[in-house]
Amino acid sequence: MKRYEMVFQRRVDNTTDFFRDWKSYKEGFGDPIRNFWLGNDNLHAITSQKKYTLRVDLADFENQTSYAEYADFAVANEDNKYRLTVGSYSGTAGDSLRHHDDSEFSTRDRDNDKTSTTWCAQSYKGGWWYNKCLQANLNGLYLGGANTTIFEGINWGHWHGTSYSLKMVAMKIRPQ
Ligand SMILES: [Ca+2]
Repeated sequence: MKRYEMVFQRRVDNTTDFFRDWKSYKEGFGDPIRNFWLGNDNLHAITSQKKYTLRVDLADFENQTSYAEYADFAVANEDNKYRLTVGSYSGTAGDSLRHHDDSEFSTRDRDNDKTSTTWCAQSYKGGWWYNKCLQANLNGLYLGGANTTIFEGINWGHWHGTSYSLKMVAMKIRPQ
């Protein structure tokens, strides 16, 4: 039986700006069949109903693919700054989201990360669960492959490192 799966984030090209403010990430933005973020209020509403597994699908410009799955994915409410929870990892991409577990969401206009010396969202050009600061940046800039930045692109540190912006990524959930 095919199990229900819902995509809540996708990046396929550079036509949608992801370097947005708190309100945009709260409400969601983009085009549901191309590049979009479903919205943090929606993510909280869904993941507070039952247990979900997160699946992250990644592709590079040589058309290689990899994935990461996390049990017990949840996003807290706005009062708790949409704090991320991820449980046990499996997959082929490496465990780059572990660093972000228990971190709050930050944007270009809200600094909720865990370092007082850096505004991670401004430095790394996205809205994300920055810690001090990151090993993954799936809402970063669409820089189209190898680039000269450190983690400003769509990066997954354990797969292609800090200076390679991935071709396609998608974040999905399914009930456990
Ligand atoms: Ca900070």
